Amino acid sequence: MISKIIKAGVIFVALASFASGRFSDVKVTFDYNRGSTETKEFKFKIVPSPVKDDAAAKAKLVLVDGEIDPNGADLSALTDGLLPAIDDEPQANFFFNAGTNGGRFVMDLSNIIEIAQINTYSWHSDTRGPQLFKVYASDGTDAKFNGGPKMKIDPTTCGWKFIASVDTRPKNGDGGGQYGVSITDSNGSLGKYRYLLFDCVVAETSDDFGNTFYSEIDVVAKK
Ligand SMILES: [Ca+2]
Repeated sequence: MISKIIKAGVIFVALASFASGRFSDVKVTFDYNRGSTETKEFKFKIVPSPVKDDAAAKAKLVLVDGEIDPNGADLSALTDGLLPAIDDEPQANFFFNAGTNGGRFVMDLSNIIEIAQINTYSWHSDTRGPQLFKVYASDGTDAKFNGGPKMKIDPTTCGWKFIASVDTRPKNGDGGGQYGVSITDSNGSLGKYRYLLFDCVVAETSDDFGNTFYSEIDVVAKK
């Protein structure tokens, strides 16, 4: 059973940095539901459940690279506050096209805000459950800022800061289940940003259907 192998994990991903003179450590926490805990409420042991009125609720989402799967929802599914009711509901999830390696999209929060958490949620009955992506952030003020860097461009060369790398793939099994990921920082703030860039990679390539079913992304502003 996969549920015996991974229940929750904390992965320290970023090198220590000294943002504003304070020790800072980005932390990726993930939770996993399988079986009776896989419900439309997305309740997890550690990771908060999705909320409707987060800072991403009115964000503008733009596809930067890759193809959207026409069998699924468009990018707006990521911030509509709605969740799939079952473990295979294409219309309630965003996913990159079958047979492709993933892609990139940008979330524009409209203003620079101080971000406390970036939370991502996915759900699928088998290999499209696990999440595999990197997230970058920018305030958009760098003279070299490129608001839509294609996959061949390293975002850190054009005004983006690397925030975290997320990989919830299990060592064994097909990975089916419900995933909640929370990206936070030990000092309570990931930084002040307007734009988030999600660089999503196909999580499995043994067939054409390995792009993650992303159900929702929440951005929680620091209070
Ligand atoms: Ca949604």
